[in-house]
Amino acid sequence: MTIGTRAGGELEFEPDEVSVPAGAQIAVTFENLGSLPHNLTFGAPIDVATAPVVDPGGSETIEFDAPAPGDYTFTCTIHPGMQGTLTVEAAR
Ligand SMILES: [Cu+2]
Repeated sequence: MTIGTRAGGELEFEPDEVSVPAGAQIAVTFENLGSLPHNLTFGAPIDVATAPVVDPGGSETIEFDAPAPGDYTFTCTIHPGMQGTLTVEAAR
């Protein structure tokens, strides 16, 4: 899965809502398409993040196992309010 940022100076992830199945091994490639440095950080219980600063034009892949079903926020720690939601869907 790829999560980028909006081009330009806007402080938004694109997409800012993604979903994955429970139990999946997740690889997220973060692509900074904007003109400012950003990062992609998952707090507990995922606790996985890119480098604190991913420069414009840079990308980085992070991997983790999907946690229990629910919604998990990811953020850019450089820009308060820049966030998105990872939804882990229950198996059917
Ligand atoms: Cu940012």
